[in-house]
Amino acid sequence: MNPKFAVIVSMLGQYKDRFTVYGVERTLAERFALASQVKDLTGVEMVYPFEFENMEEVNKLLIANKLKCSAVNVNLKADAKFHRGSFTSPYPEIRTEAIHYLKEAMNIAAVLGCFMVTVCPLADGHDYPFEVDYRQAWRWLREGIAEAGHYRSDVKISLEYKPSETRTHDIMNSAGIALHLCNQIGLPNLGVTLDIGHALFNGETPAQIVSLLAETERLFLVHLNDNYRDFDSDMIPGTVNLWDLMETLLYLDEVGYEGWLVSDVSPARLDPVRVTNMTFTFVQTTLLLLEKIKATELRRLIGEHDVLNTMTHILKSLREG
Ligand SMILES: [Mn+2]
Repeated sequence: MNPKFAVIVSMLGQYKDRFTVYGVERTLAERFALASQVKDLTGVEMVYPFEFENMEEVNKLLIANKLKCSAVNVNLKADAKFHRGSFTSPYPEIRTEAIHYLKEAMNIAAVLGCFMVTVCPLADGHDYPFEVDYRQAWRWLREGIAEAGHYRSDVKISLEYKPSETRTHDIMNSAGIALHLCNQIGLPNLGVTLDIGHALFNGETPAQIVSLLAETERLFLVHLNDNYRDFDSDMIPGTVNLWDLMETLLYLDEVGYEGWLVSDVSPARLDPVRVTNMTFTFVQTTLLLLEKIKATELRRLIGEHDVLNTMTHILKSLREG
């Protein structure tokens, strides 16, 4: 596997949680300057609308830093108008605006040549029982995504699911539901962003999700991060769940994934460049470990259905090389 690495460039700026603000505010140019210091980085995922206010500057920064835009990440949660939902807002004008955001982001993705948008509709869902008409909300979500999908077939829309946040329950809360949405609409330019941390936090096995999505050609994008399966902590991948990362990379290779591996890691208290370097070092080292384990032999053993033999092979290979 020859990984293509990108970073969500907003992660190189300031970060706020419920308690404090980490890091300093940085202009887009300053965030690009940090990105250019990351080893093996060739792409940046950029957030619409905030990072596209000046397209001329965006183009200049991409060229000057020899970076490609890997995908346009549509933000439908930060602006106060989306607090009660974007595609599923009770207000028709807000639903229209959410679809408009998605279409505009698709146009930008085409201009920049990545032909991919990723969208995580985190304001869509519910907090309380009896708050939302779930049937209506699902129809609105489906209609909104379908309208954008039909708008231009040359741009892929990758749907990023997440179990919760900003809502206590997000509407697109699992790989299965995201895939169901793609299949219900039935357009080939609809797919799914596997955020490994969201999958772990949701009790899923990321390698299984890779297989499931790839089987129907819906695996469009992968976000790298890690957590303790209890919160979306956006930690360096492999630091907590190294075996999951290893199995995920094995299956990404197996299905022939050629898309971006995107650092969606929050540096929080740590240095953003060092954290992003460590993110890719973890992936590269895990790929080397897989080589040590001899992936072909590992796959053969998986096919033999004796997990104790498989474990023996893995441990022996790691001990002896
Ligand atoms: Mn993500």
